[in-house]
Amino acid sequence: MIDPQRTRLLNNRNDVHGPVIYWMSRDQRVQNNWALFFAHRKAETLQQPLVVVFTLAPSFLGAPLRHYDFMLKGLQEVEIRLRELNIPFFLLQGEPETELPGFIKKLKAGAVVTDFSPLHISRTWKKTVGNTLLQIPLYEIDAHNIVPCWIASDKQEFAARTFRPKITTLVKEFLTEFPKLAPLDSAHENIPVAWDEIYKGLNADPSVQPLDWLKPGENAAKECLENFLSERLRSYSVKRNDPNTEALSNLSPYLHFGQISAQYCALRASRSNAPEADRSAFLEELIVRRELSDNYCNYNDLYDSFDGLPAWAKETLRQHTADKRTYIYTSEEFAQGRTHEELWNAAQLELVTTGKIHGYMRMYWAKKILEWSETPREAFDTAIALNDRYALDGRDPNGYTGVAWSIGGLHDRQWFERSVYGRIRYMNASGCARKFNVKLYIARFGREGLFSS
Ligand code: FAD
Ligand code: FO1
Repeated sequence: MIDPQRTRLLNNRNDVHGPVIYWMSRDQRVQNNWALFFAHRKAETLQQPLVVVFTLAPSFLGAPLRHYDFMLKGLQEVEIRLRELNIPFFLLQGEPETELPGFIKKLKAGAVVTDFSPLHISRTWKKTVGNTLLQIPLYEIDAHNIVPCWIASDKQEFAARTFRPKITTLVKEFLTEFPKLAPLDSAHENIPVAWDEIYKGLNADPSVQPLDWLKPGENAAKECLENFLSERLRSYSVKRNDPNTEALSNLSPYLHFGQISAQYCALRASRSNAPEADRSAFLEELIVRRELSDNYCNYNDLYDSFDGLPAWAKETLRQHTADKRTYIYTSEEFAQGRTHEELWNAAQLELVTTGKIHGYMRMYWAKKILEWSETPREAFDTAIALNDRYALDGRDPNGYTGVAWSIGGLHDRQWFERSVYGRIRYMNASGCARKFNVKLYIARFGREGLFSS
């Protein structure tokens, strides 16, 4: 059963006779997907066909080829898995506002179901599409969070410590097993997606190339999870801050594209036989920190802007804007990893070449952008732009929140006043050296290391 608190009706319409459409966007998977489950149930109850549609936007927040490639390969698997359930999959190229209304009309749909994302672009899409649906309902299901974002809290949370007690109580209610989806009887006409044509029609920037170390799709995501649970979870609490050890899950790209469900990961991790300290450290990141990011973006319209930062942080950074910076770099110099510091350059090159920076180094990376930019606002914009351009998990509430946390004190406390940072928490290379072997990290990802083999 789906908890009714997970669903919202975005317009005030009743179901009518006609096929049910699941407009898939953030949760690009067939298994363990509450939005698909809701649509499937509705189709069964109304005895109507179910159709899944994905609208492929020509330029989703400037995403380059790296991201489109990962996403499209995952969607090819979605099409195959849906076919096994007798559910046709359509891929429309263009903006949802222009493509969906005609599609819905042509199918004579009786109800439209979609998944939830707090990002502006998704909210605007839904508002515009919802306004065109004069006769049929548009349902939104939070299939991404374990606790639906609007249930977890009704306001922007101040910090993890204010959010944790709320979500921890609610997780007990929402961390349930997923029902299985049975194949449907009444299939709508099923026309295979012309993937070659879709690729030809892509307009994504090819200068950020696809990656081959992380295989996209639901199957690969599950393999990645199982591998983590059996090989690495037991060293997570001790080794997760060491970028030279493979202790992290690497699940963030899969979670970002919805190729795996966080709820499923949480269920699997909580049942693992890894020590309690490792399981709870991982669940803290996967549940509390991740869902706190959705909370920030959902309740703060300025989540991707310097203006959205806490008042104390903007004030302290303003007071220190005129402080002398020892080094100042342009966004292009940052992008190329050409600063004076090998450690920072190695982190940037890790990002460019692997599409990821180790979680610990991500914080350091962002803080140095603050220290070496002309203004804090410019630093904020540079960090968001680089993260979104190169990180395979970028363009995500976690990214906007991570940058706001590192550069703008979001969810953090005030520290001792110092130059440039003001009361924002400071980090330096000696701190990194106390935590891990900095030379080894530079040897792996620095210019010499990466380009010598
Ligand atoms: P694991 O440690 O294995 O964690 C498992 C999952 O928990 C992650 O996949 C993620 O969903 C969640 N998680 C872990 N750490 C955090 C965190 N600090 N905040 C919120 N959720 C977390 N995460 C992204 O998914 N996309 C981003 O674009 C992104 N940008 C960031 C930028 C900066 C400056 C900072 C400081 C953090 C950023 N993070 C981002 C958060 C975090 O660093 C990554 O989620 C993590 O490194 C992903 O690797 P993993 O899946 O191997 O992590
Ligand atoms: N969602 C869509 O519905 N259509 C797209 O064309 C699309 C492209 C895309 C490209 C890169 C990327 O990082 C995300 C993309 N997404 C797309 C959305 C994504 O799955 C999430 O909904 C948001 O990024 C929020 O997490």
